[in-house]
Amino acid sequence: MLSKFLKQHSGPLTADLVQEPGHFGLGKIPSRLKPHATTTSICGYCATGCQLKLHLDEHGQAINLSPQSGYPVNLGMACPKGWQALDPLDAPDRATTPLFRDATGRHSPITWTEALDIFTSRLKSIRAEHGHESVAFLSTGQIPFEEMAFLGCLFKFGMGFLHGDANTRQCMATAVTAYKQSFGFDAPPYTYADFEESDVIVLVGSNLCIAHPILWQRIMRNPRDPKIIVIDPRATETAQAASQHIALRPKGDLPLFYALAHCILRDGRTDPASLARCDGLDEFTAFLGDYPPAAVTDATGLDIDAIETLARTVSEPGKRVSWWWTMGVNQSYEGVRAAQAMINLALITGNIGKPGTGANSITGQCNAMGSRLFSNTTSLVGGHDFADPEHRAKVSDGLGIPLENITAEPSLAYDQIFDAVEAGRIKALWIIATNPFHSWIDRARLDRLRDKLDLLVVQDMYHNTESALAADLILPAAGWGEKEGCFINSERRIGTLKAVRQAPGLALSDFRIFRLIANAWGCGELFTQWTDPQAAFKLLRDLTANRPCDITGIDDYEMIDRLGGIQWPWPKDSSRNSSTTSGERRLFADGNYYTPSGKAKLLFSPPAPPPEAADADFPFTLLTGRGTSSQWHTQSRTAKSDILRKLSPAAPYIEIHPDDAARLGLKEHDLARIRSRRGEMLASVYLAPTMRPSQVFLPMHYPEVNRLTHPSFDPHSRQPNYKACAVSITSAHP
Ligand SMILES: Nc1nc2c(c(=O)[nH]1)N[C@H]1C(S)=C(S)[C@@H](COP(=O)(O)OP(=O)(O)OC[C@H]3O[C@@H](n4cnc5c(=O)[nH]c(N)nc54)[C@H](O)[C@@H]3O)O[C@H]1N2
Ligand SMILES: Nc1nc2c(c(=O)[nH]1)N[C@H]1C(S)=C(S)[C@@H](COP(=O)(O)OP(=O)(O)OC[C@H]3O[C@@H](n4cnc5c(=O)[nH]c(N)nc54)[C@H](O)[C@@H]3O)O[C@H]1N2
Ligand code: SF4
Ligand SMILES: [Mo]
Repeated sequence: MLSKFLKQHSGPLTADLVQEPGHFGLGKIPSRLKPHATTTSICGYCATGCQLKLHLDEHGQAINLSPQSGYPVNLGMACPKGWQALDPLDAPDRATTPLFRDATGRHSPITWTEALDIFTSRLKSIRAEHGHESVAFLSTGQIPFEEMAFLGCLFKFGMGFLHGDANTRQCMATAVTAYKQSFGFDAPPYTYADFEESDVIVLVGSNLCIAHPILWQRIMRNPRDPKIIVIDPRATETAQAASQHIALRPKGDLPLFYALAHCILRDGRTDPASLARCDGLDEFTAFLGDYPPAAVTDATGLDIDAIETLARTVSEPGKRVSWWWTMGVNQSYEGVRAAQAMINLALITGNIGKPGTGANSITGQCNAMGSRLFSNTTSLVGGHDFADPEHRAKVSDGLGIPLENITAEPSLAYDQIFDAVEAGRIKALWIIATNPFHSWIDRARLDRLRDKLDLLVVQDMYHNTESALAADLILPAAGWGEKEGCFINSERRIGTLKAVRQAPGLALSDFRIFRLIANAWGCGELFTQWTDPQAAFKLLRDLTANRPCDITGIDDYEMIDRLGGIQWPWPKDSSRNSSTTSGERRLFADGNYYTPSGKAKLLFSPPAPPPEAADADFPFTLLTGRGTSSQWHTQSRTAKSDILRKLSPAAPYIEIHPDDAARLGLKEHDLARIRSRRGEMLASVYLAPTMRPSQVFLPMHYPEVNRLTHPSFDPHSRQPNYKACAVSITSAHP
């Protein structure tokens, strides 16, 4: 069957591929794995980074899995997505051959040779006519970082284009910018053990029970009887399980944190040693003069007592306080300052660099942290800076790429790439492992922009995602389980993936696709060292020398597995390296930050009004986010599992307070029409006393939701403000 398929579809390049070492597509069985054995892999969904144990048949193919008991992250646990991680690989709608839109507008199968020819000839002619800024890539936090780095280096240093960004912009850009500005490097300081060692755990805009269930389990293991405070407009599953829910007004975070800092400084509940390691205290103290609790009651929806009490709780002398945030903070028009306001609170109270403390961003996708260091999008590969000539020279040396290929010019951010498409300056997009035709804010704009593109290439596991359906050219990709490489989880732990399944049909790992493209483009000689993921890993490892993310002490994948994953930094011959998995490490224990002065910066600016507030025409504030632990984003993977499908509603639903529903004449399961200034959708009514009146919630997993969202962005991080816009609601029944 496979050989017949190969005969029909393969060109000379395919034969060449089959002979490449380490390639597991096209009928090759992973040679390093013994039949009937087990192996391990980090889960390919969320950034918790659980390790799964894969059970193999006599051909070395995974037939089942279970969570790995000894792994220091998940300690034998997994959520439903992890347990069902093999299901999406067997789906009938896997992309199994390159597809090209023919003259009739239909996607027809073509060979890899044809696909590469179309890819290179079309993009080269666009480049010749419109220059090196006329093509951009949009990629992901969900492939191994060896692949991300290959893409970023190939596209920018080999093919000579400038603009590329990733869906991590939708997700982590705010945390990245906040950390870079405050600490001098994108360095989440914590280790998961901090969940178990904290006395006060403050979760801000973070619904762990749904989005990171295993991290919630880690909190449940805390023996110190911690106070768990959830700050979220909704009484989420996590808020209900916590000791205290603070139902603040959407986007009330920034004024609330300033009021807390005001009280703490006013009452002298600060940590002198930590304050001495901060720059900007005088300016911050003066600024906070305008933020006594009384000044923020409107913006936060909280009374003065509640704010004063919270201020005392998070500054209790001798108590270990940890701050944790996710998308309720990052996805805001002022997310960077809100994240930094939490960083400031941790700094002034001395809650950093010690067990059970920290200002801790919980990451979203399995390899968002890998993307932050290696994707060559916002930072130069290996945790470097494009603008720094020494960094460019170091990367040029390390990768054997001519210095003149490594430009200092920054890339446009995601939203700016779409602006450039609109303006006719970007003519082609290459989308890899992300589905923006569903997930991008105000996504109807993408449908309109589609016609402005001369070429849209989508590289995905499936041929029928919203983005693939819009594409001219579809490149079929192998997925998690079908390839090797590394992910980095939220606590900076590097872990490995294994190829335990044969990719279907002609699907190839992204790594192989990038190799083929490098050769077809004519820049293959720049990437001769990138023979397979482990070779790329070693190149990238060496690039990190003397950076905060230095991992030069890691020998190879085998060492990562042997040590139960390795948290960065892990420099050569360092006394901080540990040969045991219990050697959990947090950053900043010595009070030294990565800024030029060695001190952390207290950064702040006055809160701004929301870009789109509810009004008479659109009287509800729409919140969006994760719906259930069994649904992943645009559901191209999770909807393939019979079991996961049974654990979540198939059709969109809207959570609305019963009083609001009654006023609108809506009953449970009625169909409601939700309108914003951008578009409208239908959703079934779900009566939720967990919502505050005049606020509603839609899970992001349904493609219609981003027809409503408002395209506003944080000015520092350019992260979309997904979490709040104004909508109206009416009954959809005549
Ligand atoms: N099951 C599942 N798990 C996932 C994912 C998934 O798709 N499905 N995706 C992964 C990814 S990539 C990410 S980024 C994470 C996201 O993980 P989370 O950020 O925890 O999830 P969200 O539901 O997007 O948002 C969290 C909360 O922010 C609240 N919120 C909204 N506005 C505000 C506000 O102004 N202030 C505050 N304080 N809170 C607000 C929302 O009510 C929501 O409960 O989850 C990861 N895990
Ligand atoms: N309204 C609203 N919108 C949101 C959010 C929100 O809270 N509210 N959250 C935002 C956030 S935080 C995120 S992270 C984004 C996520 O948004 P997306 O990244 O668009 O969502 P996914 O469904 O994860 O898309 C990943 C795609 O990659 C494909 N894929 C998986 N593995 C591989 C692989 O190995 N190789 C290749 N080539 N393809 C692969 C999958 O089939 C899938 O189509 O959504 C954002 N959108
Ligand atoms: S919690 Fe995250 S990493 Fe762990 S099994 Fe679930 S999706 Fe996978
Ligand atoms: Mo995300």
